[in-house]
Amino acid sequence: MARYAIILALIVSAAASALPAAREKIAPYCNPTQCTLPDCLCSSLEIPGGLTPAETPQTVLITYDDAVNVLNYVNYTNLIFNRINPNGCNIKATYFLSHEYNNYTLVNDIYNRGHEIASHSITHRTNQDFWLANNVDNWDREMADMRTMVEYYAGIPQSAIKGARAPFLLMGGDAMWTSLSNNGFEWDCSWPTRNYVDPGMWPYTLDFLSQQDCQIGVCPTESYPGKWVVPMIDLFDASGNPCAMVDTCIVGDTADDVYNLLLTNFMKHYEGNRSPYGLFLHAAWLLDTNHLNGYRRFLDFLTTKDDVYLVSISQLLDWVKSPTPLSQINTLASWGCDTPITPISCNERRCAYDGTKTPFGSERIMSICNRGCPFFYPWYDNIYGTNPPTPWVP
Ligand SMILES: *[C@@H]1O[C@H](CO)[C@@H](O)[C@H](O)[C@H]1NC(C)=O
Ligand SMILES: CC(=O)N[C@H]1CO[C@H](CO)[C@@H](O)[C@@H]1O
Ligand SMILES: [Zn+2]
Repeated sequence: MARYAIILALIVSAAASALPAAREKIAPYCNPTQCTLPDCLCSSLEIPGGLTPAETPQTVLITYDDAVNVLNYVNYTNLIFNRINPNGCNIKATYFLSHEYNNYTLVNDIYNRGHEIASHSITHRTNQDFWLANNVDNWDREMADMRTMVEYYAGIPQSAIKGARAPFLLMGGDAMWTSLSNNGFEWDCSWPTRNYVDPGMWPYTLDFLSQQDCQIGVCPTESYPGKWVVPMIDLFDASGNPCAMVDTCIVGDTADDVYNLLLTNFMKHYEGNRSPYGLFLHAAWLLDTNHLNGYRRFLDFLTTKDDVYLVSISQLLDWVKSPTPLSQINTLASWGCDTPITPISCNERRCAYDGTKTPFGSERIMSICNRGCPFFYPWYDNIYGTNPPTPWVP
């Protein structure tokens, strides 16, 4: 009888923890005296560490979303692989990867060059309900499993994959943050702000309730100690419309228009509170020659400034945790030239799948490192490609 009661209690508690209703703890408001660096920071418009703008390096975050493949890789190569920051070290970008058409051999190379790799889901499915479903397991299967795939197929250690971005910026509220937190992710960059642009909102942790405006998806209300939000500070296009990603801004027809859009928005940060400036886009946007030329000119402009640093998101957070004035920037180890990345060798293998071996009914080719080809095309809930595909409904 006693044994039965214990088993029953276990079943009841397991069921309770799976129910959304069991998670209704609203985090308290943030009190800066209880929330101190390096592990805690309230959402705020103040420069961390109380630095003045003149002492603060202006960081620029270059990020690229979705698959890396031979089509967009050449553009990355030309645009960012040979640029340096004012301290003489290579600039770094952050790549948010999804699986379909992703070339893991190229991802391996990008990692070896010191850029940051982050998770952007396996399927990038268009069904919004899936992302907003308040289901932790959905996020485990998409975000954490994508990280597992990058380790398995590109050789990149999971410990180096620290961040995430939700597809379509459809943040999944507490379900998403619970999943990211349970799986040891350290930060997310999916949360746009329109209200805290000038001055911009700095990155902060979710120990306490966020003051950030909630524009897309569902925003978290529970506490996730030590987990960082990197706000996506909206840009505004020439007609005053906000855009969280550069490629959703409406720009004119010329490279000048693109350059001016990027410059005007940058100046709000640079001449304001020096909050990080995000150049968030999909590489496909650069297939347009005017976009590419305007963007390149803007990068050229940035690299003439001795107080502007193009850093990966984890490098930015290293600075925020330990706010270092420009005059001492050489003491910030992770911004230095010899950040210890151990290159991972890649013995390329090309894996070809006809339509019967993919969930799409059409062919896919996948390049991977250092192992044999999975029998079926790897996909959601089948990341090692061991099971025959079931038809995919996006
Ligand atoms: C992936 O990239 C490698 C390295 O550039 C290239 O050799 C290979 O053909 C690419 N694979 C696919 C499927 O495009
Ligand atoms: C592979 C490659 O170079 N991709 C594109 C880079 O951007 C230019 C625009 O000038 C395109 O023409 C390329 O197709
Ligand atoms: Zn995407």
